[in-house]
Amino acid sequence: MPDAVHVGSGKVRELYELDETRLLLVASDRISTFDVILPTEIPDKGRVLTGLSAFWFARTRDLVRNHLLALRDDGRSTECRRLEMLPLECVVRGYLAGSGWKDYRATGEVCGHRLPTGLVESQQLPSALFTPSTKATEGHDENIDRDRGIELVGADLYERVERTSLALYEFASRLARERGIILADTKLEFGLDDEGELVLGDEAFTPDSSRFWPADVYTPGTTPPSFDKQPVRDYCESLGWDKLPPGPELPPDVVEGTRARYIEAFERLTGCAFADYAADPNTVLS
Ligand code: PZK
Repeated sequence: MPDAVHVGSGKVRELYELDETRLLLVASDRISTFDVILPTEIPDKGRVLTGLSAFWFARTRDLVRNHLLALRDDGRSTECRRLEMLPLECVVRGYLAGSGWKDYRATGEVCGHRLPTGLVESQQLPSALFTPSTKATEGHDENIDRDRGIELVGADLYERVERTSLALYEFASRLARERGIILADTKLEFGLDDEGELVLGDEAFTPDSSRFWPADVYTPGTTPPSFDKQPVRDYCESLGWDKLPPGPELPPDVVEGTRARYIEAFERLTGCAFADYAADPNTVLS
């Protein structure tokens, strides 16, 4: 995209302006682990994530509008409607993992939601929780409670994004579970279109925006393996790397094993062969 105006960066994605109303979201093959981007790419990772996101946008259209306008032939870039993004990261947690587990162990609460005593790591929650955060300018997102969320977007919009986020999570986690994948938690981003309508933006229910666990080895009370990144994590742990940049290069067997897991997640969830997606990305929309 030599002449396109660059308007944003994610950790592994780039956003360009196409015109006043449309953006181009491009997913690279870069991978991060322990919050560090590694120097080695995972071939086809960007296409897998783009295809998965498009699949979920197509399947959830009746729950909420979304920003997807078109998938490009390369399979890694999508033309999107330009929105006024809300200053909220809409996190939904169905299981006790990551910072949610840490907070629960310390306080018995997760982001202002009091939970029953005696829950164990990675346990499914009695019901999914909406635990929004804000994009911190430096480093990590900052968890916020309901009152702060309402200050940021107003009570009416807050309740709309909460209800919509929970409905999307229930839909996607149920479908994923039927296909052997536990969707432990997820992060969604919404915006408003020029008519003030709520629209789902960014990526949706990809392994980069969600925790995917293999259902067949899931054991409450343990730390589940990551469906996609476990070979990378295990390799990095075996090196005794201090988890500070720069990250290590990955050997070919770790790259191949990780690529296979991304493709397996794609094929299980979408029911499409990845080769068919590569030949025509639009197969994932119908
Ligand atoms: C938008 N980001 C974050 C995400 C990046 C940057 N449809 C939209 N309309 C307006 N703004 C955005 C979107 C979307 N999606 C998203 N920043 C702006 C971001 C992914 C990759 F490079």
